[in-house]
Amino acid sequence: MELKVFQRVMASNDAIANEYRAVLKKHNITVFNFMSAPGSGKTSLLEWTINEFKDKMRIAVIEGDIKGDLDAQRILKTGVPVYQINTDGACHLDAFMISQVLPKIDLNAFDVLFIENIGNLVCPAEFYIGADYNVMLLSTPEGSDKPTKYPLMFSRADVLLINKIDLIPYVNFNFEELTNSLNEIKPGLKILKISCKTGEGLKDWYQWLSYATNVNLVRP
Ligand SMILES: Nc1nc2c(ncn2[C@@H]2O[C@H](COP(=O)(O)OP(=O)(O)O)[C@@H](O)[C@H]2O)c(=O)[nH]1
Ligand SMILES: [Mg+2]
Repeated sequence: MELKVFQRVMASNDAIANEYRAVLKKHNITVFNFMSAPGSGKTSLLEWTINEFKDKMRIAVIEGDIKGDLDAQRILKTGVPVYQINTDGACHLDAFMISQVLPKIDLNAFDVLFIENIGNLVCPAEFYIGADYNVMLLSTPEGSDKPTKYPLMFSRADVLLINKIDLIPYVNFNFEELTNSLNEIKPGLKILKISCKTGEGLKDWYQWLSYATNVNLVRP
């Protein structure tokens, strides 16, 4: 019984996501869904990325938070528009929530939509929100065992950013353990090492993002 209800919820979620995804495609908007545990660096990465790309492409951001708009306030300082979703307790964004926000966005005015999901390594992976790419962050203090413990989340990633590499001297982060487990969960997953404190490694991320957005084609 419970399984059937769950399947119905998911089917309706996916139908909503596919519907607005088709509209976003028509407008040539590429959508990125940023997922990680709380504090891994999603908002920090968005700040760096927006500052790098805001003159090359038109960016809008949806900020998902359980409560408040602290992250949205940070993003607003970069000068791009931000649309806040407060889930009021729910641990993930779903397609219905996104569909409620999209009518507020002029889809002719943007090339790229960044969505910061709720900080959580479990629920966001279960809900398809129509993104073109799932960008996952894992920060070094969280530990290299996380793919083994939360395989679904890592299996959904299109690129994995290992953030806070500046902290490696102080934490136990074992890249061999990480790559061994990812070889089982998602063979071939692109892994980039970055620091949103020092900026190390971000060039490789920008290159990946340029490729993913075809930014050179969008705005020469
Ligand atoms: N040392 C270090 N701190 C970082 C790095 N990236 C983010 N932080 C800090 O980690 C905390 C959480 O970052 P935030 O971007 O808010 O994470 P979010 O919850 O995933 O959006 C903040 O205090 C950031 O300044 C990093 O690469 N190195
Ligand atoms: Mg954040």
